[in-house]
Amino acid sequence: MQNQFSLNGKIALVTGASYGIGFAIASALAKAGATIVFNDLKQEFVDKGLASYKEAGIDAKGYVCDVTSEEQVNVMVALIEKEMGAIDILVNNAGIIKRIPMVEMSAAEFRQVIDVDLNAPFIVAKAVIPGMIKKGHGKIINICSMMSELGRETVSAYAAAKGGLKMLTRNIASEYGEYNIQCNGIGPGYIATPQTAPLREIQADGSRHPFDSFIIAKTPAARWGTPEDLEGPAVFLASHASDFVNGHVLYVDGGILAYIGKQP
Ligand code: NAP
Ligand code: GCO
Repeated sequence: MQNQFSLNGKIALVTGASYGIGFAIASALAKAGATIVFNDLKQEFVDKGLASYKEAGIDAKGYVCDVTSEEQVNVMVALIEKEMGAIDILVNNAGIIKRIPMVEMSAAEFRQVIDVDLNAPFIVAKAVIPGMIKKGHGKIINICSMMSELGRETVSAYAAAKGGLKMLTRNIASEYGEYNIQCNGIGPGYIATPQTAPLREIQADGSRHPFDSFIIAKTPAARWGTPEDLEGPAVFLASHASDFVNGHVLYVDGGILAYIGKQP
C-alpha cells in the first residue's frame, strides 16, 4: 500500500512555496520521496525558503520567478527540465487576495488578483504539460478555495479567480486526461497562514477577531486548519493512489461546505 503513495524519483514544482501552504505541501511531497523545486517573487524569500527546507532536512531547489510572467515561467521550466528532467508534479499554489468591497475595487486591482490566481496557473500548467506528455504521465494540483464554491463580502476578484481555477482544473483534466495527466484541485478551508493573519488579529481589548469567531462557529471541526492538514491530500493527489481521479476538487475544510451553520 505504501508504494501507492510513494513519490520516489519524481520531480515536483510547487509555486510560491517559501512558507505557508506551499511550504507544507512541498515538504510532504519531499517526505514521500519527491525532489522539490519551488519559486518565489524575490531572492530574499527564496533564500528564507531554502533555509526552512534545509532545516527540515529537505534538499530543495529555489528560483526567483513571477508566475504571472509567461517569459519568466518558460525560462524557469526550461532550466528545471535541463538540469533535473521533466516535471512530474506541478502544484499551482502561489496566490494573493485583496479584501476590498467590489464597488471600491479598481479594475487594475481586480485584474491583478485574476492574474496571479487564475492566469498564472494557466501559464505554468501550459509550460509543464508538453514535458508531462513526453514522459507519459503527470499530476497537476491547483490550490482552489472555499471561494471556488462560495461568495462573501470583499473578495469578488478572489472568488472569480478561484471559481475559474476550479473550471480550469476540470478543463485540463478533460483535455489532457488521455495523456495520463491528472489535474485535480485542493480546496483548503480557512487555514492559519500569513494570508489569513489579518482575519485572526487579536483585538485591542484582547478578544478574538470577530471573523476568527465566525470561522470557528462555521467550521464543524471548530478550529482553523493548519498547512499540515493539506499534506495527506496533496500526497494522495500527487501519487499513483489517485491515478483514476481527474478533474476533482478535494475540499479540506473541516466540514465548512457541508454545514449550514450553528442554529441560533
Ligand atoms: P501566503 O501565505 O500569502 O503565501 C502565498 C505565496 O505565494 C507566497 O510565498 C507569495 O510570495 C507567493 N506569490 C504570490 N504572488 C506570486 C507571484 N506572482 N509569483 C510567485 N509567487 C507568488 O498564502 P497561503 O495562505 O499559504 O496560500 C497559498 C495558496 O492557498 C494560495 O493560492 C491561496 O489563495 C490558497 N488558499 C489559502 C487559504 C488560507 O486560508 N490560507 C485557503 C484556501 C486557499 P511572497 O512571499 O513574495 O509574497
Ligand atoms: C477570506 C479568506 C479566504 C481564504 C480561503 C478560503 O478573506 O475569506 O482569505 O478567501 O483564504 O481561500 O478557502
